Amino acid sequence: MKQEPLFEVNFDGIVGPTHHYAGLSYGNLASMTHRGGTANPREAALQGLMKMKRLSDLGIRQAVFPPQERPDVEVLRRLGFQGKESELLEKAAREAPDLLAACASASSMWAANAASFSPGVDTADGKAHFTPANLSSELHRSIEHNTTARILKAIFPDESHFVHHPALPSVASLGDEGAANHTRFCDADWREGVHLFVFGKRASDPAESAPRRFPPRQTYEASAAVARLHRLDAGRVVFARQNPDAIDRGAFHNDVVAVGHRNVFLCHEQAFTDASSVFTELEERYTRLTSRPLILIKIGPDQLSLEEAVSSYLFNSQLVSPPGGDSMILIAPMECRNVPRADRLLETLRTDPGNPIREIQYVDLRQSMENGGGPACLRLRIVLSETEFRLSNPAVFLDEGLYQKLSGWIEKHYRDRLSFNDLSDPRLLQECRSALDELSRMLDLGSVYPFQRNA
Ligand code: SUG
Repeated sequence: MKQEPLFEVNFDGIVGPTHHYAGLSYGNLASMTHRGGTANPREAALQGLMKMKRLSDLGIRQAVFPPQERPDVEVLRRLGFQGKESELLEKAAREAPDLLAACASASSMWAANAASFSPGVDTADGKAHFTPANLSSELHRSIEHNTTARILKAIFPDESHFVHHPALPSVASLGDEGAANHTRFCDADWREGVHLFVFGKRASDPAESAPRRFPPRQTYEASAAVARLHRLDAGRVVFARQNPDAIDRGAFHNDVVAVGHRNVFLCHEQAFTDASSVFTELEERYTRLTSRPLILIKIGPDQLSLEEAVSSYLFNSQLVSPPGGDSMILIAPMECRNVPRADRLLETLRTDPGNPIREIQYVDLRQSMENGGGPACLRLRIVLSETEFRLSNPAVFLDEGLYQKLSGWIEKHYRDRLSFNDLSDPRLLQECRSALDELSRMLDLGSVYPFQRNA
């Protein structure tokens, strides 16, 4: 029987209208450094959209993932703030500014953390599986998964092809950060995937050497649960533990020190504890499954230190394969240009015939980068067959028309300055709701937002 062709779609989070800098993520150096700064949500959203357009112009399939309703008034009520929305916001700003900032965060833009995904070609039941990440390590992120789950169902509604699991229970021992810690390797036809799940700690083994400075976010127990839920055969799964030292130097997610795409793995040598066994296991499984070698590009500290990896965000680049050939383009944050050894390393990679990377393109994502979110953080990768594609909501796939509409929508609804003092402004909440109401109609999502469901 002829197999259906498969392809990958990048779903990018649209930056929400409340994008601001509140230093909410301990262990994420960019977020900590920019705490209290003035953000430009309009520029942030346009920068993200430009990146999507760039990829789409290269012939890479691109889709959008909508932002969330913020400030999240329901969570503020659960935290004891009462009364009319305007009073409640004002009271939260006065009494618990950090809680208000958390409830107003636009962090759902980093779609790599929205969920884990496994394509039907890898799963025991032949269906595509989604598990929204509980993101339980940070309050501002832990409040994303309910809406994320509704959005995923609105995009992939067909139950005979798509399985939607609820997020894992929200406890520290099951901290799950989604696809930022999960990479699938496969051949150019997107079949036969090997899954790498990366975790920061084993909840069952608290004595294991832990990072000293910053907390690990993902547990082995969470990664194992996702692999089980997605019905992935043990022969195609590899688990690896983040190097505690890398976490201490600001690699809060694995995608800050490694990027994989198809048969290529570009990875810092110090990304994992016991890295050489991780690499061997990965290579063995990949070759057993595909009968081909994995192209492993290990970057040592003599080429780029962990500090330089974090400050340049080089490994948070996207590797993409434009149609019609085997060569790859690396979509890098422009910040790489400011770190001389990162710039040189990219040039070395581009000219090395031992790997398929033939071009480097730089993108300006400064607004997101200042909160620790580079090109790869903004996207969730979904592999679909033509049938699954036809069964998905067509309105979220980016074409010239949607690009134009989204540009106009951002210009119409977004502010160009936002700082902490604006978060309690009831007009900001109303602006966010009217923007999302219009967007959910544009993207044919139905009522995914609390304000639409409670109306
Ligand atoms: O979870 N930053 C996000 C950045 C997520 C990056 N994603 C990946 N690496 N895939 C985080 O730390 C900062 C928000 C603030 O400080 O206002 C924030 O949540």
